[in-house]
Amino acid sequence: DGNELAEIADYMKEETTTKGSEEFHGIAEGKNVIFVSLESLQSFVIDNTMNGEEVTPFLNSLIDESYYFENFYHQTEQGKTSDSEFIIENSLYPSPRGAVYFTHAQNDFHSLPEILGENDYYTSVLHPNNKSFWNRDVMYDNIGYDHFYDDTAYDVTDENSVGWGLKDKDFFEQSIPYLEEMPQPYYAKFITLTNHYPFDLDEEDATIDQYDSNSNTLNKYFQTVRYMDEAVEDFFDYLKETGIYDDSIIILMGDHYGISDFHKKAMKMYLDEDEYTDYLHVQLQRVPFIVHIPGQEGKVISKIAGQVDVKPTILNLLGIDSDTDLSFGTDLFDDERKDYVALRDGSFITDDYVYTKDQCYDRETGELLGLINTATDDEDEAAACKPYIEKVENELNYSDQIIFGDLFRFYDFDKK
Ligand code: GP9
Ligand code: MN
Repeated sequence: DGNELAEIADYMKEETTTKGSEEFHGIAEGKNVIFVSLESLQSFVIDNTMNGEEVTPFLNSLIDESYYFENFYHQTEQGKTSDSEFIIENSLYPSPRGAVYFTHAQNDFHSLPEILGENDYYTSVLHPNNKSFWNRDVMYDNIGYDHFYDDTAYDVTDENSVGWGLKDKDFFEQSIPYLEEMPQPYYAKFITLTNHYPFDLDEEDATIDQYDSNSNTLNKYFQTVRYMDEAVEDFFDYLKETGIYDDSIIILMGDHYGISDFHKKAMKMYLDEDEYTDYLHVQLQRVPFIVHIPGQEGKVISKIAGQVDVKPTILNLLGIDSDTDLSFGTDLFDDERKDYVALRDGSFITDDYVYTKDQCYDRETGELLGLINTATDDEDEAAACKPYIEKVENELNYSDQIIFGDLFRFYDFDKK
């Protein structure tokens, strides 16, 4: 029954679902939304160099004229790209195991494409892979996308493919005609592919050197990141040439990490760190989140943020009330925001602290303040993290209950 839902819905209404910033409410009303999910892009390459060369020159320049959230964390688990999609579409947490896209694709959700559809948006996904990968065709249909431009919508040949499929530059180029014919206003989600493990690239597409470390993976990563950066630059050129740019806002986000903990030694070397601590691991879960609104200068925003915040942020920018929704995230342009970001494994980040694996760290300095659940002298210091531990567990648990129990089928989102 819906009894568990009543408690959870009350919690979400009280604690995590907000009205959003008044200043930003509706500033992109009626505009197209072009959302670009950037495969495996982590924040550590942004504004950084490798062998003296900028890794992401285009994104760096784009950030100068965008809102850039430098402390934005991915919250994905085993469902990888599909988890990141699930989180931004629903402002719920992904499953602790497996992928919601597979395990609960038939649930009742109150997803972004459905809400946008009700507000006269045409919604689609563009991604040149088999439609059933991650069970996307089933999930997309359920949550209300009007169309999925899958691999069959693209001319994919040996020449224009590498690694997982169509190269990003060809992907964007071939997508432009689709954008031109789309009914406006539209929400179009692009998912890139080339910067995916094992980061293969044709020699002629490599414009910077490989890194030199014991990790072949990290060494190649810089080249595919740079390739993706160039592909996004081309995409912006197309958008400007066709005039689409002027009627759109463009949002770019890294989906999840690309370099796992297997590459500690090489990462330590690249980042010039003495030790690869659990603190560093958490900080490396930051992915870029960029909101580009043509004509606005933007700025770098340092407050902590996460993928659950994307849905309410988009709704508020478009002038769609987000307080009739049930979300675990809050509008990123609102000053009245939740003061923590929960990762799926129970780790979390607050303004002051980073908590992971029973350790409470100072967020700014990375200093280990103390251990939880251990009778040590520094327990008092670590106590600062304590109140959040239960909060975060509770919230993740609520999200799981919604998904595992398909609880939204009992909720009337239309009631005023
Ligand atoms: C596949 C692409 C990559 O279509 O989105 O998925 P991932 O392995 O990153 O979850
Ligand atoms: Mn991915």
